[in-house]
Amino acid sequence: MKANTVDFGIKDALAQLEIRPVNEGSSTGAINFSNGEIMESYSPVDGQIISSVKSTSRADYEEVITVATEAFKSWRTIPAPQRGEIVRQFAEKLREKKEALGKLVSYEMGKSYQEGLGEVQEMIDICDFAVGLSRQLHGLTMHSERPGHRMYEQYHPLGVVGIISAFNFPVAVWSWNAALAWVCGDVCIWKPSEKTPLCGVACQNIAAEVFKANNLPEGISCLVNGDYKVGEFMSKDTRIPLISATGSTRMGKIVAQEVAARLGKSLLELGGNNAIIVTPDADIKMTVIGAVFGAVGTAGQRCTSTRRLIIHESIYNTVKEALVDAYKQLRIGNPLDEKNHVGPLIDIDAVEMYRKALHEVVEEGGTMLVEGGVLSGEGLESGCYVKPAIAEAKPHYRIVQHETFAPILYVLKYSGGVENAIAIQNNVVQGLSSAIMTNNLREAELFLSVAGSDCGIANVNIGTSGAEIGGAFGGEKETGGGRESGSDAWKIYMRRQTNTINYTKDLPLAQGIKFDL
Ligand code: UN1
Repeated sequence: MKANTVDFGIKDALAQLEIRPVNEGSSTGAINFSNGEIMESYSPVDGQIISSVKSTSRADYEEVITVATEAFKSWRTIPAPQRGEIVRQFAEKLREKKEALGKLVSYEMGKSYQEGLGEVQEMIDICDFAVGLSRQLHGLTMHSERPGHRMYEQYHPLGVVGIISAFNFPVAVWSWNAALAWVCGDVCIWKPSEKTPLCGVACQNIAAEVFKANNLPEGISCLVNGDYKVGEFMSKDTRIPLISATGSTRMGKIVAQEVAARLGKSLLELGGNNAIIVTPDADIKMTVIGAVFGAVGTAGQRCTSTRRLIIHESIYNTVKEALVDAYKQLRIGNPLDEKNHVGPLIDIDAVEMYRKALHEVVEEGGTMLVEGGVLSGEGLESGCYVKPAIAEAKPHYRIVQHETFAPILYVLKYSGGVENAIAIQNNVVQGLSSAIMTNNLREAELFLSVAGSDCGIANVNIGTSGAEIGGAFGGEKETGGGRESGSDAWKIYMRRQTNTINYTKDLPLAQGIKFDL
């Protein structure tokens, strides 16, 4: 490891998180039985190998599922508020290790240290939410049509929940699922992205410590590692009633079909193509801050990243100039160095996709407003650092319709009323996040109305990214339809049971049917 990264405290962080030279890839904490191939984790920050993990073989996987299934039998009988207490302790550990974990997220994934800390904060927030929820897994009571009968519904845990997560939020997305699933009484098997396996190991170590301290089976939280093949073990496995998968639409379509083929449940959080509409009544200063953070935050690798800016022609030039000016202030470099705003892309393949997209937008007739390019030089040797770019484009361009996980912002012009901008915003296959910048109540309300945005998230006067955990998170159309995190997203982790109890000596049938013997 290079001196400059050690200086940012990486070595200490790895030690605190118990990241060893080779980490067991399939593990339920104390139980290590991985025999699979070694997978190395490279940092996009400096191109160095951080450490390695063993991938999960089919035989390992069978052991993991057995341990998880066994753990479920006891975990489900623990009262939900007591399960909440375990999640509370997990959140306490996260608070203790926030800096170390935030640093590992930044170093292994490449997002800024501030965003790494934000991601761990998001984990803490969902745990706090889950603790409260553990006393609120409410069902309804209904009035029976029959005398002396009582009806109600209750929620029971599902069993083993499979979590497949992406590299861009290598720890938070797991926790959105795991914290809720745990209070619901489920156990989890997590396959983190093969690009960020050490974040998985670090979280697993923290969770295992909590379960162990409470004499609970460590199979409540299981980790498996590997590529799509391990994901396939999970999505085809009838012993896993729910698969929660975050990633590309391509991956989601495969997972959805495999899970549906066995009539399992899936929760999908897939691609976005998020737009901000900027109307003549927008506050330009706020618009620029929102758009720039949305487009370049996490180097444009959030599923909520702002990819399209739909600007009214009357303010088009003003917004354009303000944006170009703001981009001049951006500092790109080592994300652990807090003076930088933008870190590297995840790997060289991502850089290639960025390059192709820039080429394609120009080919299709677009004009570069802020030129892109791959950076080189001291501290940039990984080859993953790219310049955030802005292109003037048209809504129908193929590349504008497509989600490229990179800091490329397409600016699009609209004329006439806000309904024209809404039509452009909705005219893509994805439906995750959307926003409008306006101080005009009519425009804002129309955007939020049934004739407005068709996305799972629709914001007024804030950007498309940075959702809080309290709301349900997810989107429509090719985003997959799933909802994670807050509100009543917990219900997908449970099975609903309707109960009818007769406390009379008669047996009347519903719908007044007579059946006398
Ligand atoms: C993702 O990119 O998969 O709303 C999740 C946000 C974050 C989560 C993004 N809270 O930008």
